[in-house]
Amino acid sequence: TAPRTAWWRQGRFGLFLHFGAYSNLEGEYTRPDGTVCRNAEWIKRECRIPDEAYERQAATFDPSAFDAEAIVRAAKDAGQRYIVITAKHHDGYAMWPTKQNTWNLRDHSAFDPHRDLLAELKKAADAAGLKLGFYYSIWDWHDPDFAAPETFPRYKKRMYGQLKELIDNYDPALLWFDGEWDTDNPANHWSRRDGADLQAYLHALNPRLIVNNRVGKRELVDGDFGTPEQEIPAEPVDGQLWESCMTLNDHWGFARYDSNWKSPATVVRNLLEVASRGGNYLLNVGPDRLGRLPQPAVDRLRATGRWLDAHGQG
Ligand code: FUL
Repeated sequence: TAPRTAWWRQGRFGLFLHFGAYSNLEGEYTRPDGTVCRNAEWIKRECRIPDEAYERQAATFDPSAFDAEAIVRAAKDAGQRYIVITAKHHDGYAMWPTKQNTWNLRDHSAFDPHRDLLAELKKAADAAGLKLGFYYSIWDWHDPDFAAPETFPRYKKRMYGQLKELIDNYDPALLWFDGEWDTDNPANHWSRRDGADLQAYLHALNPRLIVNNRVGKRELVDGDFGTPEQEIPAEPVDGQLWESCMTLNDHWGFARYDSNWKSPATVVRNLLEVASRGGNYLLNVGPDRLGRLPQPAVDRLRATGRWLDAHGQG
């Protein structure tokens, strides 16, 4: 059989989607005093939004215009062969109906309770022959058990439960961890051992799963591939597989004030540079609060695909 990572290596070019409860704010939080604070997926923390206010806004989140087929088409048009979507970012909000808590799109939103975005995306990706992966943040700003060392094991148990749900219900080809680093929060004591245990657990559930290096401490032995962010490494990294993730504008999550889109020429140049050094290119777009890909992003993905087709790289 082909090596586990074969499809991924051949994939080269993927679509990253940052989509969560933060998307509902579209990058702007108006404080009670009327001043506006801007950020994207980090808005809860960077703008110091009180838990209650953040939960209140999340309750109005209604991504009714999320169109999995349109997203898959946009990725295909661009020449991308896989999609990675945030199942849970640092704010802890789950984009699927998890049974581990109610802080999720089914139980805490204004979204149609009969819809399941991850299931829709999985179905559309399968139909188009694209692979689907999930981003999952180990760091969690919402779960009360995350912060204290005594309660961390309880958090970990729920996290394992969520990951099992994702694997059992959506059969992802890849898991993209994040938030394993040492933060200013001393309770984020995710250890190498935790990383190794988690990886073993995941591979017991699905031996073919591809996992990025942020499952552990970003050492060469961690995961299957390195994850340089917003940069293209000058040298191939010691024989380890790698993937450059990059924003198409200046933010991962949707920010209504950000129109600093990379040109199609820049995207193509980055892709070729990454590919020439043996890496993958994971290009990010943040859907808006209704779940739509911004039109400037769709236009750029299409132009990138046209260039690749014209040059026989599609
Ligand atoms: C970072 C995160 O903190 C960002 O929000 C984003 O998800 C990026 C891909 O990884 O570490």
